[in-house]
Amino acid sequence: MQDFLKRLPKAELHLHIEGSLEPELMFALAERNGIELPYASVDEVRAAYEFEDLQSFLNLYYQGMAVLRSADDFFDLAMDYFRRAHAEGVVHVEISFDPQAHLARGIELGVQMEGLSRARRQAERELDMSTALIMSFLRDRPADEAMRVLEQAAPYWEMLDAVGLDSAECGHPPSKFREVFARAMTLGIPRVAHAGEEGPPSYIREALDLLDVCRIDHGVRCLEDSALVERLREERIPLTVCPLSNVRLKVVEHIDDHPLPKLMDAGLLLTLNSDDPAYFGGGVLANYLACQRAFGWSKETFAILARNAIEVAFLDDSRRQALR
Ligand code: ES4
Ligand code: ZN
Repeated sequence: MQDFLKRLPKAELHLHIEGSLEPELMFALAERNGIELPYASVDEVRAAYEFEDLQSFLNLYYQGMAVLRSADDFFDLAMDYFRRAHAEGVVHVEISFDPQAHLARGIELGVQMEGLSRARRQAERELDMSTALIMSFLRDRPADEAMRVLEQAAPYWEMLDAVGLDSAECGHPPSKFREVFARAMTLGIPRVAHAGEEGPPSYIREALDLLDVCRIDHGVRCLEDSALVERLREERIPLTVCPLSNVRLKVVEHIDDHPLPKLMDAGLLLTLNSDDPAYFGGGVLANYLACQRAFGWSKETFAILARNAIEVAFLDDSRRQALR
């Protein structure tokens, strides 16, 4: 089964590239850039990854990414991840990045884009992977800042497969970003949003109704609203679920209590993803394996989950056909 899950051609649709920064690379980049880390060793970094909730994780996530300064740093970050994903049988990846988190540290958008784009080209060429890029807005920062970043990204609009919405969810409803997402829609840029991870089901509704998103990231709290579940099923709205993330951020107590089986019984269109693999105990394959252990799903079930991701990915028709 392990071998089957590894060989199964998988797509990853929910991955924060800054959350793929392994402690080893964090140290290497800190050294390269003359940055002092608040840790003595790689083991000490890993030991610090005990989270109480989303915010306690985000604090370390923003701290960790401070080692990213040059285009080469962004290249190394993404290439490191692409290689690991490739080794796990991932054939298509959609990477999200948080431009505002880097702009706030004085790292220009052009630097971020150059490094990430170069890594994407290399992965496509050398690893025969396809990739997509999602520019995410930080929902705990003002909407007008997100709007400025969207306009600032004009030279790169063509390279964006979607815009997204992430960071601290509670208290920052999708409605706060309706103008930003309306502008993205005018520009012809597809939209996704985190909703229903820590936030209530009403945030999922808002993301659909006000932001016109084509996918919901996480969405696990939809189960608290049966009419919403029915709508997600009817409209075939994909959820990018991240089981290990939900355990590590205490969205659920234990993997055995994860709502995935209920979501599946409800007939929802589900995909399995890693979110922040360096922080949450593994990549896509680790998430598939954790579900296998917890729920004992069949090969057919995993094949459907993998197929779902390929069907709803930002892919051109010929590549999608090749991956089917
Ligand atoms: C995130 Cl798990 C999660 N939720 C919301 N925003 C994020 N950014 C990076 N990881
Ligand atoms: Zn996420």
